[in-house]
Amino acid sequence: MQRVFSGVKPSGIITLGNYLGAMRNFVEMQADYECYYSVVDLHALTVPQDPQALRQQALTLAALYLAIGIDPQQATLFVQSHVPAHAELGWLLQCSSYMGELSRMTQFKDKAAEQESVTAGLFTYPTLMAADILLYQADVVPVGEDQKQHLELTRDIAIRFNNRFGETFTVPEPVIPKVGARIMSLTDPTKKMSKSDNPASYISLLDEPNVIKKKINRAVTDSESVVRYDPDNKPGVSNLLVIHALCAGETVTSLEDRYSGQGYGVLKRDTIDAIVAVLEPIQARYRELMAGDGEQVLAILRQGAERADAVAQATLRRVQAAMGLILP
Ligand code: ATP
Ligand code: LTN
Repeated sequence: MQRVFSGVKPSGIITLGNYLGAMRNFVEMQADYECYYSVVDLHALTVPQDPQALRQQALTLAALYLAIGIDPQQATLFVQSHVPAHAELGWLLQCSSYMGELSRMTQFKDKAAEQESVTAGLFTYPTLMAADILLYQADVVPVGEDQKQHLELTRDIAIRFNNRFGETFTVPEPVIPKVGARIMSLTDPTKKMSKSDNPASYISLLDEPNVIKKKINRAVTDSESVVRYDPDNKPGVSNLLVIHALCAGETVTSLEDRYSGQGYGVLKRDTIDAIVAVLEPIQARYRELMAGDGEQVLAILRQGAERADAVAQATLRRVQAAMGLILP
């Protein structure tokens, strides 16, 4: 069976962008692939986090993975920091990648521009992401469009390593959805929706129906009042059409037909209903899972870490030997 790896940062509560762009695919792939899904907490540390909030967000993220339908019998769900091989291979790959290639990463440039001071971890972050993927010899990696460049770097690192030290890593392929790979911010539809942005800019998976209603009603559109999919000239309306289509299981074209000649009010009303219909059952499962301090979630994570550790250790040993380290 081919292997899948993907990760989500516990840097806030996951958004509709994370779900529609990546995590829905995680659920779909679990029956056909051997899947490893991670709460990548070490990645969240690249920008300042409040320790108490980070702990809570990591547990919430794990519960949401389960609430959207990740089945721990089928997929391995774990916390990145519970498997030490991630940090270890991350170091080894830092020593196999170059300042030049890391300097070209657009996510680094964007995030660095937002920070007062930039950590070394934010800069070397893509090597840790490469370690995440390569440890499991993943064939495919489901991600949103913003991670394409990091996946290309991961492939370059793997190919270079294999050429220099002998066949060690599987070279992974990204899986990026045709529609929904870049859900945009509700307050600035030229930027991607992001969980570490201002709450008005995103729908969180735990937003209550009245909050969803408020946020969508305030979502930035344009003054034309024509419902048409045109991401360059009408990014706000196009974003609502994509969100609505994905939540309702319809195509953007069929929605364009239905809403042509109607104002944005009707489109927004129905978009709200479509989002609420998707999120309500997820939220109900989330509440069940978190009853009793989330002990059942922690038990699943402990089991997941054990399974992940065995696979990760085997790869790490091969890498250490290939690079000339004496094995203990
Ligand atoms: P942060 O705001 O802290 O940078 P994020 O939500 O942008 O977080 P992750 O949690 O690391 O980023 O993303 C998890 C997955 O969700 C990745 O595969 C990423 O490509 C995808 N993703 C993130 N934002 C969007 C979006 N707006 N549209 C589609 N996919 C997205
Ligand atoms: N870099 C990603 C999160 C991430 C990831 C991974 C995604 C860390 N490790 C491994 C896929 C595979 C992000 O910022 N969205």
